[in-house]
Amino acid sequence: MSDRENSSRPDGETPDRNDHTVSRRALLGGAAAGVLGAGAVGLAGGAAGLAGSLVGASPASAREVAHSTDVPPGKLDDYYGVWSGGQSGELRILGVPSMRELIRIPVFNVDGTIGWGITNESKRVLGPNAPLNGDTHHVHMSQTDGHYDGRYLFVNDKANTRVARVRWDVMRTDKILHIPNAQSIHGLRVQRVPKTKYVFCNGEFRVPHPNDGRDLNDPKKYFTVYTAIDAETMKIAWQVLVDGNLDNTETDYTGKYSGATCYNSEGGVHLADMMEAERDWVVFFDIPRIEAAVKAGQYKTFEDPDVPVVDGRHGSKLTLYVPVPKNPHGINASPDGKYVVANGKLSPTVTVMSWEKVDQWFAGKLKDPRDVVLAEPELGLGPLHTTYDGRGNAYTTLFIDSQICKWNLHDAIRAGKGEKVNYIRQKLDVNFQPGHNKASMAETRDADGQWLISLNKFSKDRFLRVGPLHPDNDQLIDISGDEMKLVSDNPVYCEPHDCFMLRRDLVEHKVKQVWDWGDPFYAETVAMAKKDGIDIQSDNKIIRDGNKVRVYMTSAAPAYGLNEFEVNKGDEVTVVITNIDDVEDLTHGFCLSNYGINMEISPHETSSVTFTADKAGVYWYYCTFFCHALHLEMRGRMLVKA
Ligand code: K7E
Ligand code: CUA
Ligand code: CA
Repeated sequence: MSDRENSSRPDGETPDRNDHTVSRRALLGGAAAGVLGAGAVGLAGGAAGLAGSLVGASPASAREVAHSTDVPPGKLDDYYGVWSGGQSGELRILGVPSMRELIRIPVFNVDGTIGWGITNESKRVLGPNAPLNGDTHHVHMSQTDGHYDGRYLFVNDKANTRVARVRWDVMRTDKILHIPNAQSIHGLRVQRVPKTKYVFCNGEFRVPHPNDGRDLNDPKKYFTVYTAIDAETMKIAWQVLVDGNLDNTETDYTGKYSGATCYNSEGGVHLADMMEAERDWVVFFDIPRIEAAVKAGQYKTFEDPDVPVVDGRHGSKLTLYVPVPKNPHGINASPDGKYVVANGKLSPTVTVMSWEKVDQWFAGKLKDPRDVVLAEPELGLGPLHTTYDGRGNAYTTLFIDSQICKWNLHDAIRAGKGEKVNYIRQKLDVNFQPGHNKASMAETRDADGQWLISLNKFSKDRFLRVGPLHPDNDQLIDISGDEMKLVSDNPVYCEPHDCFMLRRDLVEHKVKQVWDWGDPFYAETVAMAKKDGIDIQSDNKIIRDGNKVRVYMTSAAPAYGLNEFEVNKGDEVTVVITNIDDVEDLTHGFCLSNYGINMEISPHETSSVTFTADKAGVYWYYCTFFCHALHLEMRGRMLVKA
């Protein structure tokens, strides 16, 4: 029996995650035992996930299940890890605690494996003349009532002032938005409550607006804005003009407030200028008031006439500026919804603030902005980011000290009131120079205090030499007990800035293993086919339309629907391929030799690419994903007449 015959399901249904009768794993295993084995793995993994969430109250046995980093062959990880990719412009999905990289999601980058930046479908998302690089720092999942909801990921592009949305179900980027009135989008966060209506993002660099050559060297006229993006439409809802600049941002657990750090309150354009002040600030935003101001027409527009910009500079009722020391960087809300911590960077302190007091300040009950500050514990040198275990402890990266400082929030607040109490619990050396850190589930109400990742910028001598550019070192730390324990070193390609870990049992069922026919991601291509009278699931046809040629074909291992097609030199050719294999994991590729084209077509996906046949001759196209014993023979010819 051929793979192709094997792959057809009698009922013609799309296979799903729980139906292993047609899974490739089972096919390759070739026996019922394989099917059972796969099912058992799923169950065991689920149990481990459960045990993980109960560790606080459970005996050592549960603890061992959750805290073995050993994930044997065939077993699954308890957590998804979602990593930004830094200068690679992508996202990466890992399994935690094994730290195995599972997939990469191209976002702002060109990716030859799936043809991101090459296919028509990806170009529609990227937009015309899209830059070919990105710098992803902050990735967050949409939430509903403070819990991860498995709908979308959102990520910034610091390099080219963009924000992208990625669908969790297919792990594919589906929207990219350029942000006007700003340069360099850095901090990004989602509204948590009642659900992610807005995605907030920070314009980091101050420039003139419009930035068209005017006011070049007049920094007093530079400014930046805070942006709220509608998470569903991916259109900008509003912006807030602020004083200073914007670094990182954070949201509360009521949906009413967000805040951002500013390290350049000085408005400086040189390093020394930006370090002048002993205190910069955190700026808080009153979201309902801003919405009301926009509704009442109290706004201006700058580069984009459709984007309302309200004035949130000092004196505005829409914002609160809280002075904090010095060039603050990360800003992190505690999962109990009560506190928010700004990390001092050039100060050895972090500033603990109360969301409730922020609310009181906006209600006019507090006079001094500093009244929202509860404590300013001293932790060590170069505090950058803080995360939480859900048991009242905070973990702050100390960049200069190369340590994670574990400290207790309530004790720090007591110390802030003048009590003599030691709030520091432990300092753990990390290797080396940590930026972000993140505890499992820490950015939701479900913080579970199991694992901590320290994203270290330098690996120095921890790995084999690979030339002058070293990998980063993302260290996994067990925080389930009283003491932090370093568990593993994990080299990563530069430079993930941030990551988060979420329990597999919450979101794995939302991930599709096979595309839905007609998925919105490629719906426009299907609509084009329909206009041409093509049924993408069965037709193999060439449509000529002047010097435009559209080549429609199916792919089913080990053959394309067309063995050859003929065009004239100079034709604009669009090749549209639909993978009609029903088997999970049976992906095909389409690579056109010497034309710089490759794309991936997964089961029930339609991918297309458009190019000019500018070279006469015979050009073989071939499948790039090993799909069948006769995979090498899965090829055909494009004949280009001179
Ligand atoms: Cu600290 Cu871009 Cu979040 Cu880097 S940022 S570390
Ligand atoms: Cu299809 Cu290889
Ligand atoms: Ca400063």
